[in-house]
Amino acid sequence: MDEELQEVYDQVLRRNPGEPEFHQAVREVLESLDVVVRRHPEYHDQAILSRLVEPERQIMFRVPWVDDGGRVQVNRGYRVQFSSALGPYKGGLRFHPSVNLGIIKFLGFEQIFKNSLTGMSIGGGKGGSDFDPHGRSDGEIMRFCQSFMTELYRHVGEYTDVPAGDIGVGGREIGYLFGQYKRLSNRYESGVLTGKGVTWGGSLARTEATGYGTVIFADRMLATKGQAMEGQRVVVSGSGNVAIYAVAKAQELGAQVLTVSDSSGYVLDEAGIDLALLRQVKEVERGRVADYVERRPGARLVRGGRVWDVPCTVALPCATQNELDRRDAEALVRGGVVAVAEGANMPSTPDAVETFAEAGTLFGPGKAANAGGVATSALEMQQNASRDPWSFSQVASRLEVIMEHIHDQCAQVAEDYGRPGDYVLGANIAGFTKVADAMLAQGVV
Ligand code: NDP
Ligand code: 2IT
Repeated sequence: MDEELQEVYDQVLRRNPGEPEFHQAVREVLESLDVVVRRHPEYHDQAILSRLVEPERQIMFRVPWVDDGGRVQVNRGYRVQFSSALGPYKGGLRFHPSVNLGIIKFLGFEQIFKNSLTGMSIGGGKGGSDFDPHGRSDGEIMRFCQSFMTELYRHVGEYTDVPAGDIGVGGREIGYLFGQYKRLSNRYESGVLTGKGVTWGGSLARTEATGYGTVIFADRMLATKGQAMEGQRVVVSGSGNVAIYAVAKAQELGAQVLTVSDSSGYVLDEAGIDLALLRQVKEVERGRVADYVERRPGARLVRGGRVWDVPCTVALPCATQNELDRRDAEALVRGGVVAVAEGANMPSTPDAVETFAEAGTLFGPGKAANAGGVATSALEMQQNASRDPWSFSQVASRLEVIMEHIHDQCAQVAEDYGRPGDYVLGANIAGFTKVADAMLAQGVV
């Protein structure tokens, strides 16, 4: 990093103590920008980076609610409105016990560049809570969501900030959040949230979009080496929204998917994951991967294990941040991996990314590979604005074009900067440049 970038990073460390994931996300972007600031001194002159690493607004609030036993519970809510240079803040809400301000800031920071790559006029933000939805009843989830929105509603809006789902937040939660927003605001403002049910303003294919998009991205990367998803041996981590539809798309394209996982361990199913059973267990019953294994002859549960030990040619991390470290990357490389596409946000540690680079593994970083989810959220906003719902195939084909465009953009920019095949560099620079130029045009705000 050049001296001025290093100063920006040192200031981030000083100003945001105890937030290692945020530091990690910022560092990765800054490391890609050396070559850019050398070509564009105006970015330093206008302190674009010092401004970009400081969220425009950070909101933290108390979320009190009453559990089924009549006990009062208290959680903490967050919304970090990171950048509105390209459009209203846009990004998901995560409900998970590991959530803290640093996690939300890393996610919000990544979201800026991801949303820029989609080309769809959306800024970057993220929110959530340390609330743990596991084992909670529907009534508890509803009361929590209502209390969360009772504070959040004053900060969001169709033209201001548009949340959606992430870990622990899916269609059910978006429904409860929307209902409370509507009641408090006395407005049927469809565009305030995305990931809604399709009968009341949601978009077809939004549920599938992130997982589908990740596999389309992997397929495009493979095509640069004259390969395709067809016939690949694929390992997937996670078993939530992103993982399920990554499995679905990989299978549709003719790949063999061997694994899914959750925090208890992973399933190895050499016959290929049974998608219908997986969806029944996870989406309908809200069960665990162990429940899948019980009903699937031949499948094995590896408790506490990591899917990365299973030899494969394509790896799709779709669970959570830093779930794939150097040791895992080395195991994947030994096992013959050709391509890694990140369905999750920042699932690979920096030394895992380095390991893939050294081995010449195709590597699609999350901010490019998983951008299909938020891009389809923007398509949902379009449908809401025009009151004109699109068919599944209309949305899915737009998604395909968007993913191909993101892939080609990253590849092209990497090549322009003399690092062909470096999708990390390509995604960071392509995402950054659009935001930086908008900030220059909009003055010091
Ligand atoms: P879900 O809540 O649907 O599923 C999350 C999955 O990851 C579950 O299998 C969960 O297992 C596992 N998981 C979560 N946290 C941990 C952890 N700390 N350790 C081990 N396993 C964990 O979430 P999504 O599928 O929506 O999100 C998965 C990833 O994709 C996240 O990184 C998210 O930010 C990213 N993403 C999501 C998008 C979306 O549209 N939903 C868009 C782009 C990225 P368990 O139930 O045991 O916790
Ligand atoms: O990380 C992400 O891009 C998401 N969780 C989806 C955000 C969105 O607004 O659809």
